[in-house]
Order: sequence, then structure tokens, then C-alpha cells
Amino acid sequence: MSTINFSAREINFKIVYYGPGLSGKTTNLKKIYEQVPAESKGEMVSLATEDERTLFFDFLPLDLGKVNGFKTRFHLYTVPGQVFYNSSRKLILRGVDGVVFVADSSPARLRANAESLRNLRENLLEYNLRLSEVPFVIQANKRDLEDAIDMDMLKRVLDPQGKVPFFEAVAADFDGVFEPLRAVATMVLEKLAQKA
Ligand SMILES: Nc1nc2c(ncn2[C@@H]2O[C@H](COP(=O)(O)OP(=O)(O)OP(=O)(O)O)[C@@H](O)[C@H]2O)c(=O)[nH]1
Ligand SMILES: [Mg+2]
Repeated sequence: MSTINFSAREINFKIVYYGPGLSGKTTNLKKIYEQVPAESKGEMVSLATEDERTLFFDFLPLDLGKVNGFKTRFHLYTVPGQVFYNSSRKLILRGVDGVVFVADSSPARLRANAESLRNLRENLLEYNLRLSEVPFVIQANKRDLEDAIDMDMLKRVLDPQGKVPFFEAVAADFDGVFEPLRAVATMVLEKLAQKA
């Protein structure tokens, strides 16, 4: 849920990067952090295991310019993808404004992608939210893999109705990292404008 601070003329939004383990969620935030100028970002916080798997979340605050004289601050979070960290994932979704689903293009991870998407729907329902009501985009990451799954196949599995904006990415090479963020941020702002 976006929060508006009238005295500071600031609107805060929460964007959550969701997806199966090792799909590249943390990589997205790291690459965004590397590219954004210092004055537009805060410290990135990562709570990770020794082997760099996300333990609780990553957090990166970004200023993405002004809308109607209000500063827009986007708080980016990742969830831990590993199946057994579900209570953390659920907690991180509290108050979410938009979701970037980072899918893994490896054919071996097709089922993991589908299960993570189902898990996202279930966890949102705990907050009485339906995914169809939340600004939502899908990033097909790891398009550099030699055996990367066909995009049509991935779309059929993750979005059979063809309603969700898809983006192809090689997050590790900084390819396609900003497009899904920009798209979801635009959707979030449009939703706020409709409510106003
Ligand atoms: N080939 C390839 N590897 C990538 C890409 N993006 C990320 N990786 C690699 O995938 C591995 C996992 O990346 P992370 O960003 O840690 O994945 P995660 O989704 O945060 O994983 P969890 O925190 O366990 O949920 C790392 O070794 C990355 O370097 C990509 O576009 N292509
Ligand atoms: Mg991670």
C-alpha cells in the first residue's frame, strides 16, 4: 500500500521481486544499484547466506523523480526463492504495490517458475489481494542460456490469458533490468492516479 507523506511531499511505494530460487532476483537489484546515480539511491541492504542465497530479503530504496510535485520513492525488495522460506516471502508481500516476477528461462526450472507463481497468488490472498488487481509484470531472465525455453512456451505456462507484460532479460549482463521496473512503476502510479 503506497504511503503519502504530505509534509515531506513524498510518496512511498513497495515493489517486490518474486520468483523461484536462483532466478536472478538479487542480481536485478544489484545491477540497478550499480547503475543508478548516487543521489537517486539509498544503501542496498542484503540479508544473505554465505553462498549468497537470499535469507530474508534484499532492499534498495530508489527515487524515481517527481509526480505532481511529490517525490516518488520506490522501495525495492526481493524475496528468498527457496521453497522453505515461505513465511519470509509472505511477510515481505505485506503492503506490496507492485510485483516483478523474475522467471528462470532454463527448461529445467519451468515447473519451479509455475510453482512460485502459484505461491505468489496464495500469499497475496492472505492479504485479500488477487494478483490480477496488483500491478504485475514478468521478466524472463537468463535469456543467454543456450537451451533457454521458447518465449511462447513460457508465456503459455505463466500467463495463458496473455494479459501480463513480459520482458526478456540477461540480468547478469544488465540487459533488460530497467524495463520491467519502469513498466511496473508506471502501472503503480497509474493505479494511484485512478484512486485519487
Ligand atoms: N546465465 C545467467 N545467469 C544469471 C543471470 N542472472 C543471474 N544469474 C546467476 O544466477 C545465480 C542466482 O542469482 P541470484 O540473483 O542470486 O538469484 P535469486 O533469485 O536472488 O536467488 P534466491 O535468493 O536464492 O532466491 C547467480 O549465479 C547469478 O549470477 C542471467 O541473466 N543469466
Ligand atoms: Mg536472492
